[in-house]
Amino acid sequence: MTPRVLSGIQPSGNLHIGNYLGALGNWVKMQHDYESIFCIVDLHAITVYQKPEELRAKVREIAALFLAAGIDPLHSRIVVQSTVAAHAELAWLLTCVTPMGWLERMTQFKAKASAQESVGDGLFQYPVLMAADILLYQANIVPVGEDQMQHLELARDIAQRFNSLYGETFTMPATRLPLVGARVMGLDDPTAKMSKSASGTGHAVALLDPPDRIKKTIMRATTDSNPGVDFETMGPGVQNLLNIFQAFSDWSNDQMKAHFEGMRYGDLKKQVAEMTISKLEPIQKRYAEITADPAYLESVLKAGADAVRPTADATVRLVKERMGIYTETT
Ligand code: AQP
Repeated sequence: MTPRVLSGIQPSGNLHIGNYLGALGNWVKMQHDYESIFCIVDLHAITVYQKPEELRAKVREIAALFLAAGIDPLHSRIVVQSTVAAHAELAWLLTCVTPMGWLERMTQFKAKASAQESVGDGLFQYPVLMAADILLYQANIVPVGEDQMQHLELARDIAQRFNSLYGETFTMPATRLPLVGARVMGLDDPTAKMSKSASGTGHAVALLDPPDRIKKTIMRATTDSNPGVDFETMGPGVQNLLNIFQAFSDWSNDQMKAHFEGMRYGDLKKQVAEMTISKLEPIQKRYAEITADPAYLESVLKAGADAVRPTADATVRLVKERMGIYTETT
C-alpha cells in the first residue's frame, strides 16, 4: 500500500517563507511519492481569536497558495479541516485518553498562552486536535517544521496509549523534517522563529509580498558585527540568511561555503533577496490566476473533503467501537 502523508497549516495570518521552506515547499516535492492529504486547519486557528471575516478569507487564500505553490489537486487532497466533522469528533475521543500532564509540558502552549490576556481551553487541547488530524487518516509520514516536533511526539504517545488501552487501532506516524529550512528565524530577531502572528514589518517575508517589500525586509535583516561572512564564527542572523538561500537553491554545503565565505553582508542580503524573489514570483503569478476563478477553488476543496471523508468516518467508527461507544448498527 502507498504510504500516506498528512500535514496542515493554520489560516491564522500571512503565510511566510518559514511555512514554505519548513512545510509547503516540501509537500510539493514529496506529494507524488505518497497518498497525500494537506489540510487548512481552521479549527486550530480559532484556538486564538480570529476575526470571522478575515478567517473566512484566509482559508481561501491559503487554499489558493497551496495550489499556486504546486500542490497537484488531481493527485493530492486539499481539505479544510472543519468540513470533515470527524476531526473534531476524534479529537474529543482522544482528549479522554490524554493525561493533562502531557499537555502541560507543551512548549508552544506555554509560549502562546503567555502572549494572551485570556487563554481558551482550545489552546491547551490544540495538540490533541493535531493528533486527531493525523491519526484520523492513519498517516505514515507528517512533514513539518522543527517547531512541531514536540506535538508529533505527543501524537505518537496518544496513539500508543490508545492502542494499549483498547487494542491496535492507530498507525504510528513518523515526523519528516526538511534537511534545510526546518527552522527559519525572524529576520528582525534571529533568536525567535519566523511566525505568522509576530508583529512588525521587518520580521517575516510573506509569500505574497511584492518584490520591493521582500528586498526591503531582507536588506534590513539583523546580522552581526563581523565585516563579512565567516562560516566559523557567524551569528544566528547570518546563519539564518544563508539557510534561507540554501533552502531555496538546494545548494550543497560546499557550494554555499565556496560562494559566500568572506562576502560582505550587503552583497549577501542582495543575493538572498534576489533568490527569494525569483522563487516567489512564479507562485504569486499562479496565485493571481487561481484566485480569478473562485468556483474552481471551491470545487477543489469540495472534492478534497468528499474524497477523504469515508476514511475519516471509518476511523471514528472503529475508535468508537473499540471504546464501547454506542454505534448504529443499521
Ligand atoms: N519559522 C518556521 N520555520 C520552518 N517551518 C515553520 N513552520 C512554521 N513556522 C516555521 C511550519 O509551517 C507549518 C504550518 O505552521 P502553522 O501554521 O500550523 O503554525 P505555526 O507553526 O504556529 O506557524 P506560525 O507561523 O508560527 O503561526 P502562528 O504565529 O499563527 O502560530 C508547520 O509544519 C510548521 O512547522
